[in-house]
Amino acid sequence: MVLVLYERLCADDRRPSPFCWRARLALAHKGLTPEIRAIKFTEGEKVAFSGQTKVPVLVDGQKVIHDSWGIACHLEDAYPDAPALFDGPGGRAVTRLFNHWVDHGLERALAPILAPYLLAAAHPDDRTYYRRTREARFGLSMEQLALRRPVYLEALHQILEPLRQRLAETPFLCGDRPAYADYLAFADFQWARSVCDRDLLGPEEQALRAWRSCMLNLFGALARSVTAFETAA
Ligand SMILES: N[C@@H](CCC(=O)N[C@@H](CS)C(=O)NCC(=O)O)C(=O)O
Repeated sequence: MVLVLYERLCADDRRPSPFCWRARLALAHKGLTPEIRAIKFTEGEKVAFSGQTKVPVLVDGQKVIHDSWGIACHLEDAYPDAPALFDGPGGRAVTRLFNHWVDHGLERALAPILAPYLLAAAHPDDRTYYRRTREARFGLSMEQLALRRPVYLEALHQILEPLRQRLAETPFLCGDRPAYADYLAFADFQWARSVCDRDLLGPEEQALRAWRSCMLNLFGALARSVTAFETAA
């Protein structure tokens, strides 16, 4: 059976996309090992067969699924005998809510911090595209974003509080074992360590750091095995 995951490629073979890490980890959770095809930002036409040009895109036999949430739901429904990502319909609904918080809270806090680092880590062919699209999105130049970094770091510190609270209760966000909500949040830390040579978590963030380290070790250290900065290990 064909199982192919299309994901983002950056310079030095870096794979920073948090959306693609969600899919990678969900596949690993189900015990599935896809063929990985990595594409540059300016190669969106390579996944146009999915009806859009973003990654991740999963090809599972005859099925083509885009969007990380669509991929997670497909895996949960198509592989019910493998470990659950959501733990039933109620779990799926609450995980979807958490997905929205990650998209609109955690990622929005991280994006202005990481954009200048990602520009440096982008494939040389993509740098003009990346700068143009992100500066239009933020309404600020990359240089202005970098100057405002202390403000963005303070906002990030505050937005992490629900994760701190939860990790004071259980080793993983989902309890004793990781599941999709853990992958949603961890994918953002993987995005950071893929491009950024400073650790966004201070030494006092012991619970978050311990959780991140456990997440890096999952599935034969899948997330640890890729090109990234060891400062955030
Ligand atoms: N809601 C989508 C978002 C996918 C997304 O934004 N992917 C990025 C990964 S780098 C992308 O392809 N961006 C294309 C671009 O910015 O040109 C998901 O959850 O998969």
